[in-house]
Amino acid sequence: MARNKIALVGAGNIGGTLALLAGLKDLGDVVLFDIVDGVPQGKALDIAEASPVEGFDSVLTGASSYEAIAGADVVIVTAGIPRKPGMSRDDLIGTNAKVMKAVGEGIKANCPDAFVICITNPLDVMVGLLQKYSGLPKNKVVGMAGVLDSARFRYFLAEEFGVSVEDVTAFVLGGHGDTMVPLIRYSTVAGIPVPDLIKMGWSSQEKIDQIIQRTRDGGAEIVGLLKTGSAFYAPASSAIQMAESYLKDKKRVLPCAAYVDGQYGLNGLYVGVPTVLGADGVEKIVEIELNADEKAMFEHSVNAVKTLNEVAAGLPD
Ligand code: TXD
Repeated sequence: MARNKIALVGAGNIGGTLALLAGLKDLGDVVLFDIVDGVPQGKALDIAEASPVEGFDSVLTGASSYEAIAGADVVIVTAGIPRKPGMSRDDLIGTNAKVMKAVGEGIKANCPDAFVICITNPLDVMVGLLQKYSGLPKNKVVGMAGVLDSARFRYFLAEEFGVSVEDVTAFVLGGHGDTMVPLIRYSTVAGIPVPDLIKMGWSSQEKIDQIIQRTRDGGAEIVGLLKTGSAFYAPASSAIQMAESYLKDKKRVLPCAAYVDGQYGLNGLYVGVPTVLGADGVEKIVEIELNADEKAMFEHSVNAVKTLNEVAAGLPD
């Protein structure tokens, strides 16, 4: 049986880390693609040279032409530019929207049966454009943000409670970052919801509120420390978990930017919701009942996504 093929469009910080993780986890052969010639080839060779030490047999190649992604089973897209000082969000949308057009067309022509994970920001808008330009079924195109946001939330909660990160689960909804909606009544330590842990004296509401804010600002905290770029290790781990659930048909329940049509009273947009990811891509959207506070936070988040979608819709094609 042939190995799976994973195409990484964008060979920057996240792309390179994705390639290394795909190798370490034996997920399949990897093609790194970038418009900057030499970088994808150099990173692929560097990681291939680690393979004898690490003991994986994936074939890693780098390319600057879209034919190289032909027949990919999974495509993870990080291509684009990150925000620089002095740039407006509209500038970022304009540039990255053009990138999504090129990437979407490249996917359509070369690997229309792939499962596509978008990482490029602003995530909820870019994933919608990628689906539009690739023409792939909506269940086969998703965005990565919720796994990262909930991983950050889990990490901070584990630190606060003094327990293993493995025993902390977190449930998040909504757009990426600032407007993320953490559902603390569905976030647990070994099944015990956070509000109960507060009652048990393990933490206080104030402390949990601070953790929620730190999670929402998680990306900015890393940018502030790195100064020259944004987070890449945890984003790459998060996307690999999604790819693995698809390739191995694990049916993990993971929060993704998925196309919502009917659920949560929404029609026809990409936004962060819990999903079941398996061999059919997004196999189910998990719809839970929200209380009034949660509903208000979710609406705020959805409105932020809609506003950016309108900006994107007004761009020249
Ligand atoms: O949670 C999330 N979704 C995110 C998103 C978390 C962290 C970072 N997030 C976003 O991912 C970030 O704002 C960026 O939009 C992407 C990629 O982040 P990365 O840190 O990997 O950025 P780099 O290092 O600048 O890499 C981007 C690469 C770079 O090598 C460019 O040459 C390439 O993209 N690029 C392209 N490749 C192919 N095709 C085109 N058109 C193209 N344009 C740029």
